[in-house]
Amino acid sequence: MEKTAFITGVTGQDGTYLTKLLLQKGYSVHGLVRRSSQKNTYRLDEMCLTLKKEMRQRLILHYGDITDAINIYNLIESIQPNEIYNLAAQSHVHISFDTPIFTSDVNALGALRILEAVKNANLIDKTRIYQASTSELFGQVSEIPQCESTPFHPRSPYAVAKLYAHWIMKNYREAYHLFASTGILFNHESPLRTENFVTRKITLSVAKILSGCQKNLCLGNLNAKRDWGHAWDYVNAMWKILNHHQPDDFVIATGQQHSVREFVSKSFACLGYDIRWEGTGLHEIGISKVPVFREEHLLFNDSSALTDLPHEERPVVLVDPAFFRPAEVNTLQGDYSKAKNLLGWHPTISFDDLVHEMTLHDYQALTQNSKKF
Ligand code: NAP
Ligand code: G4F
Repeated sequence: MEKTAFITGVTGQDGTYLTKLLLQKGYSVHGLVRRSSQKNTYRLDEMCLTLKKEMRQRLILHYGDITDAINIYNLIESIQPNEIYNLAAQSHVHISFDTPIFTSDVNALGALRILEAVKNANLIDKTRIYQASTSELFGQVSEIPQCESTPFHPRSPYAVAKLYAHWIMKNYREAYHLFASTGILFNHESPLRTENFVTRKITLSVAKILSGCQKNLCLGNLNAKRDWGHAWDYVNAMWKILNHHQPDDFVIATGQQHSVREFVSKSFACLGYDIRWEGTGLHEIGISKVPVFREEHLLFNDSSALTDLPHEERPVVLVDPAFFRPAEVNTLQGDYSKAKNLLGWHPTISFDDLVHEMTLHDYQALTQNSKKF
């Protein structure tokens, strides 16, 4: 029988990939979309263009907001979903320091609103819930790598709110026998990543610098290390977690970590450019021999002609203290053994392939667009 899923955060990076996965698996997918003054479904719209009409017809969008308990109850009660994926969040760690109360309302109480709706709509025996937990829970890490039993030490309003959501899921599992699972997902990226997360900021900036649209890239902590995977692999893990025979908590990661500095070097290297790092701290710079553009190159940008342009060596990466956080998570590296053993999950897309895909996507989008004018 066809299953029905309800996704909050359907317009985000993960929501879009998860929608595609569930439609491919034959689900009817209901998604929660916030009202906004500008279109916020562009990722979903583009993804849907790649699907057959029959699949697109199984996607139904509803206006709503995770902060509106009545709206959430009414939707869940009428949809009667087999599976709920609670992905809605104010997901930017740095911005959570500026908006701690809003972030807590969405990220912490949002999860509780879902649980209460399922309980009060008498759906405990029917509906399984997936909660988007995060490696940010480990924060100031007490062991390397981090696994399900590693103690939590959140370092931001975002992570503290996510810790509440994580524990309220476990609490409702124990108290009401709700099928409520969590995925403690490490950073995962893709060409659909929002532009103010560091990976996408880097790949977009590299593309712009190498097509003459931007002078340099300003970043914060270049030493931060993350365990970066691909979002497509990670939404597959979400589905496996919810289709396991019992509710549980799983770390989803690649087991490898890289610094922000390495990500920058790798992204430039994807387009054939080396970076030389000089200086330390706020005075560190990344230098490269990059093309010098004149107006005619900008108008008729041709990626294949990059090497024919005159080149100059100059700083292309700078450090800007505005991008440092009040409290930083310096290092994250996950141990996904439990997911591998119990779910048969493992990452399939390497770090190199991830950086390559994101960089080429942004470079090609930019150079193809500029050719049109
Ligand atoms: P994202 O791209 O920022 O998407 C967040 C989604 O939440 C968007 O659809 C957003 O809607 C929606 N949203 C925000 N506030 C809402 C509200 N008040 N009511 C309803 N919807 C709301 O995030 P993502 O990278 O896909 O991540 C998905 C989830 O996994 C998030 O909960 C995130 O915290 C968590 N997570 C992500 C990672 C990662 O590395 N990506 C790792 C661990 C955990 P708009 O489009 O209207 O803004
Ligand atoms: O890309 P980021 O903003 O991701 P962050 O903070 O690790 O959070 C992401 O992953 C979490 C999972 O661990 C999710 F829960 C969360 O929702 C989100 O998806 O920053 C990564 C690192 C940080 O250490 C940051 O300080 O990059 C460093 N960084 C250096 N310069 C920068 C910048 N981050 C951003 N966003 N912008 C910079 O210019």
